Parts: sequence; structure tokens; C-alpha cells
Amino acid sequence: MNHPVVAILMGSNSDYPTMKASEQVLGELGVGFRTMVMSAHRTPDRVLRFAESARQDGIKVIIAAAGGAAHLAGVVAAVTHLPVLGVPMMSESLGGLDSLLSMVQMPAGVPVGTLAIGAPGAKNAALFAVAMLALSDTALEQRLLAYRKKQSDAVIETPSAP
Ligand code: RP5
Repeated sequence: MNHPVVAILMGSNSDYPTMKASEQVLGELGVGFRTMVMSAHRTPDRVLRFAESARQDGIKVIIAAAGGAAHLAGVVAAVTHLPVLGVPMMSESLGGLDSLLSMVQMPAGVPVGTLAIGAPGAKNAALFAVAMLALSDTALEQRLLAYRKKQSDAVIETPSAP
């Protein structure tokens, strides 16, 4: 397993089925990652300990998933200058709109790059992380280009009846 350079954080175990999409992409593209559950309101000490040492632990990009009053990504971004990508989770009461607005509306000065709600956001957060890492890793850039080509090739130009 490669040394983890991406940290996938989530506020609850209940977010994990969605966040497996991030793990899948990073695994397929050969990027080392660590997945951890930590909550900004239930385990704030754990969040602070992680964020304070992430850079020296070799982490380069952080993906943070949370739902509801989703402050995990913002709290992590407040503590570290590493890029933080937020994935808003679907929520029962508001369909993820609460999570989305909590993440995307960061006040100026401390950014959280917020992706789409749910699994599409989880997948794209990983691809975004790969795109950033690929800027200084030509082998990874080649794998990303191959991934994109495969995706394009899979688009059927002429639809046929099912
Ligand atoms: C957030 O609250 C988590 O990220 C999760 O999306 C949501 C619900 O958590 P559980 O009640 O399922 O633990 O902190």
C-alpha cells in the first residue's frame, strides 16, 4: 500500500457507504489514503489532533464528508492550510441541502472546495484530489489521463434498444 497522501474523513460511520466511492477511485488510481471517522461536535479533540499533524504526517489533500450542520470540513480547514474538499452527505430531513449549504458557504479566507451531494461528490472529490496530486507526479498524471480516456470510450455514441 502506498504511503497515505489523501485523508478521507467522515463525521459518522453512517457516511461510510457513500464515501467508499472516494476509496474506490483512489485505490484504482494507485493513490495511498487513510480513512477515519471523526466528528467536529462529538470528537472535536480528535479532529484537532488530526488537523494539526496532517501536514507532517505526509497528508497532501483532505476529503471531509459530513451531513446536517456539516462543519467538519470547515473546522479542519480552519486548522490546516492543506487543501480540504468537502462532500455533503444526504440527510433525511432536507435531502442534503443542509449539508451542502453548511459546507459551501464558508466565509472568505478559509476555503472548503465543496463537491456535489452524496456519491457523485465522493467520487469527484477523489478525482479532484488526484488532479491536484498529478500536477507534481507524472506517473499519476498518466494514470489519470488513461482513466479519463476509458471513461470517454465508455460513452456509447449510438444508443441501441435495451
Ligand atoms: C454528521 O451527522 C455525520 O457526518 C452524518 O452524516 C450525520 C448523521 O450522523 P449519525 O447520526 O448517523 O451518526 O455528523
